[in-house]
Amino acid sequence: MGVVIIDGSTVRNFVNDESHFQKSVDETFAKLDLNNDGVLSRSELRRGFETLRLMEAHFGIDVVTPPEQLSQLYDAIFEKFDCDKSGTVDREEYRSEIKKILLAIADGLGSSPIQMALEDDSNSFLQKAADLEASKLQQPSSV
Ligand SMILES: [Ca+2]
Repeated sequence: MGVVIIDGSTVRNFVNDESHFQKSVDETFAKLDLNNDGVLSRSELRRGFETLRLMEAHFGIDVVTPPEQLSQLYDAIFEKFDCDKSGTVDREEYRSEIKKILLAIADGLGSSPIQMALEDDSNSFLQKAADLEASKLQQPSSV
């Protein structure tokens, strides 16, 4: 468990750092694509959401949510990701939807920093965002 302090700009900078963001998203996509067919199925995406911790951050879901309600929610999320209704989520769909979600989180956070307890998990986008900011802060800024 690590505690990170993030605000809207932390998340926004991460999303706007094109190459870094794409690399991070592609990494998680590859991990979620369990059968390596290049697309995410309904169950692969659900598993992903459970490990990416986006639910807690964005949807405010907690552990007491009844399973059937949770399933409906995951279905709704899948429909959102599957823009072309092909029944699977491809890399482009995944990337653009993650981007929207993270920007929505950024808007929600605004400019007041909050402390978030994240499990030490390289899959977490918010962790990645915090890491990126930390790595930038460590670089001495030249005048
Ligand atoms: Ca797959």
